[in-house]
Amino acid sequence: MFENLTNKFEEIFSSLKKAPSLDEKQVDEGLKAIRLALLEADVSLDVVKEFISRVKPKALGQEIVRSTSPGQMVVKIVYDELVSFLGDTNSDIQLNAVPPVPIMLVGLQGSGKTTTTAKLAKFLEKNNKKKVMMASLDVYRPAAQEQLKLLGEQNNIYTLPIIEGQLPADICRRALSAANLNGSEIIIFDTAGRTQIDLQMMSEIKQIEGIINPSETILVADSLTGQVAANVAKEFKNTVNLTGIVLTRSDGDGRGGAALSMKYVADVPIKFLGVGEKIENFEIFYPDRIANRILGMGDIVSLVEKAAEDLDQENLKKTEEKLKKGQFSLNDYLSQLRQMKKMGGIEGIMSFLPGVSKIKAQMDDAGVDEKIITQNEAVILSMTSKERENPKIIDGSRKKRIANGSGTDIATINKLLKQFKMMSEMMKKMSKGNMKGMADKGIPPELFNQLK
Ligand SMILES: Nc1nc2c(ncn2[C@@H]2O[C@H](COP(=O)(O)OP(=O)(O)OP(=O)(O)O)[C@@H](O)[C@H]2O)c(=O)[nH]1
Ligand SMILES: [Mg+2]
Repeated sequence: MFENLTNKFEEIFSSLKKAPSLDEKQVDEGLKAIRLALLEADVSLDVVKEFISRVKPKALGQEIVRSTSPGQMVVKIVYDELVSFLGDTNSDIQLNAVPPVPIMLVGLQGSGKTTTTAKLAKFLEKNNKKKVMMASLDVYRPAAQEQLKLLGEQNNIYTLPIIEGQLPADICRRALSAANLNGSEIIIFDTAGRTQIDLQMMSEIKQIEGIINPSETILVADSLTGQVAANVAKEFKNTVNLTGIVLTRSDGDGRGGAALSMKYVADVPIKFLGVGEKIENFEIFYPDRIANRILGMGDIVSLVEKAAEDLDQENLKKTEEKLKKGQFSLNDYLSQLRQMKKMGGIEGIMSFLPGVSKIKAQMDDAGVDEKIITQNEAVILSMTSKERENPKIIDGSRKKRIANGSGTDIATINKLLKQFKMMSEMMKKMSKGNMKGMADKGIPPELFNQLK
């Protein structure tokens, strides 16, 4: 499934990923290629439009431009949107009802309902350890009921005995009482194939729904029909309370348009994929895994983490540049404090740096903790931008104003200014290559004493 799309995406991303930076034109071209790839995959036009409109602003956002690996960030954005279009989380079969729990399968002729009835029965017996009964309500196609009976015999699943000439409504009632008698916990009803324009057949499933009150009504749809499958789901939804989709023949579908269109067009979750004719060719539908497959990626989690790391490093690099030029201001200090907070406070940030256990121990002893970060943040926010750029101008009356604004006192302001001065000095030393010495020996006492 999705082979074509995967190949296209691989092509598009391989050039994006390599680019050291991305401008608007490159992102635009990438998006155009993605748009085309989705349309060729038979994804509905509405879905394609919506998809691109969600990805575009994010892909052109500030974070991407500043990132050291913009291509990977774009991949991540596309991945997130794919997951969202595929349905976010996988949806279990709802079995939380008084047994026998009725499940009804509906769909167009030849979509794979009977095969799926047996697959689902086997799946629930094996994975949910439930006793399942199958019942065919297809009294129209010759030998349809026998087909299900045969599948039951071959796979050791109980099938409601056939009574020639009985109508669907009566078969339903007989199945319910038989399940009560033989202790079946789930009944899966296989229905006759019908089209949404066949009003008589559509009103029949409505009647069946009324009799059995299904816990799940699942549309079995052929993924080879692409976006049509999603439109069919939308139509069936108008008649019955559709709760999920099984996409069959996804083994032969190289495009994946049905899967990508379904959630947006019909707003029904895909629960399983049929991936072959055999009973075991049946898979739970996991949107995130499918998105991984589409993008031809391995471990997305590590990729995401890497991207986040890159962002922080970008920030650190900028600070370092400023330090070297002696331009470190209270604004930079503020952004450092915020970054520290984001990364889990001093504890967090220290654990990222190699060889700083000594400094960390000193900090712990001095009680430098999260509370101070928050307090310092409040103090800096109470300063004017001039004061932040040039702390030297902060005189007595300014200190008073800042203390009032941040709900602290003048002693706190003094302490912060001292810390800031010390920090700038310390960082200057570090950037001059004294990092190693400091990591081994700790912060020199003359500096450290000022910290307290
Ligand atoms: N390759 C493949 N074939 C499938 C899959 N699911 C069903 N089929 C095949 O599709 C054909 C039709 O399947 P059925 O289960 O009889 O379809 P149906 O919806 O019950 O058909 P009607 O009752 O006539 O409406 C059979 O040959 C199945 O083996 C699948 O996931 N992959
Ligand atoms: Mg059938």
